[in-house]
Amino acid sequence: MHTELFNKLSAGDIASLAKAITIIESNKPEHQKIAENLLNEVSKTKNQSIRIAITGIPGVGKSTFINTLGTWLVNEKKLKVCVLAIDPSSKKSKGSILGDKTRMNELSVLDNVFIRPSPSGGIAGGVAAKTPETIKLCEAAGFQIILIETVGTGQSEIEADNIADCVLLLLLADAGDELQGLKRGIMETADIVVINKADIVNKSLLQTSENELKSALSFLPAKNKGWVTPVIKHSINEKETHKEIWNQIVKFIDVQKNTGNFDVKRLKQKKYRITELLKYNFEYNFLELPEIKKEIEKFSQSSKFKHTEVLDFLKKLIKNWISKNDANT
Ligand SMILES: Nc1nc2c(ncn2[C@@H]2O[C@H](COP(=O)(O)OP(=O)(O)OP(=O)(O)O)[C@@H](O)[C@H]2O)c(=O)[nH]1
Ligand SMILES: [Mg+2]
Repeated sequence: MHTELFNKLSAGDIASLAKAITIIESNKPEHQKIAENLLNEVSKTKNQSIRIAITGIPGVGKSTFINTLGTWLVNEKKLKVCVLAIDPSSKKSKGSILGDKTRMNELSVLDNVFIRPSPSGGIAGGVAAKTPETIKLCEAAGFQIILIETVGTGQSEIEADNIADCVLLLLLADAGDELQGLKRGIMETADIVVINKADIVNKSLLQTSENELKSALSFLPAKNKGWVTPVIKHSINEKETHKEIWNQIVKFIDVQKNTGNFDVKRLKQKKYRITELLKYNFEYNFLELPEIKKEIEKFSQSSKFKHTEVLDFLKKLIKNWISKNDANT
């Protein structure tokens, strides 16, 4: 089953790609083996893409921006573009997920485009959110640009930085720092800052906002070697501004590659993902084993609950489990 699916998606078949993502997102036991085999196959392929996260508060214009930039990338740059939505904090309502799709009307009808909204009902974050694996499947299907829409709520920027090569933060000139979470350090994770909907504020407010943002950025420790986070004004009514942003993205990726930071970041992301998977497996596989649950029950009854005892108990638990499993093999 997984070989046929893998062959079809590698050939660029969109229906197979969608099916493969559904399988890896599924918690059904019958899907889990197929998902593992599929991801093993995918990990052998060498497909590279540029992963760009677009973040910002609800309604800032992320989907609209993705629609404009994506359409231009497909039509003018002849690139295959994939759009994914992540929502680690499950802040997004069903209505706004539908809103995302309707804001991408122009893009969604093009060939060489794949749009995948967040799983409905929200996702719990961590491993339940299979975005890194979904990205791998999209790359295997030949997508060169992965645009990831994520609601900016504080936590998700950090999530975005753990997934993307470039984080684009969309802000509004007149929304206030508190609302946009600037005080909580959202700007620290941005590689490019965009003042969006530049058409709805007057020129002087726009200029003040740009100056303030530049000044705020200058006080932050540099996130990337050799890169000063630019602040760019953008509006859907000014047709050319997305091109300027694209040029900055390309420039940023070049700098990242030249300084070696690109590979360092990908490696860091891999380590982060492995750690997440380890935590997940420890919690939901190891700690849920009937024999382990029994040991925890026993320990809870006998222990005086000294915190130092817990680590010793854990060491013993793992050691005993290994020797029991070694004896069984
Ligand atoms: N005036 C103006 N309106 C814009 C611009 N970009 C987006 N909008 C409008 O802003 C509203 C929200 O846009 P979306 O693209 O759905 O915003 P979003 O950030 O994806 O929202 P969520 O997915 O709910 O977080 C829509 O009504 C858009 O038409 C712009 O550059 N100028
Ligand atoms: Mg949206």
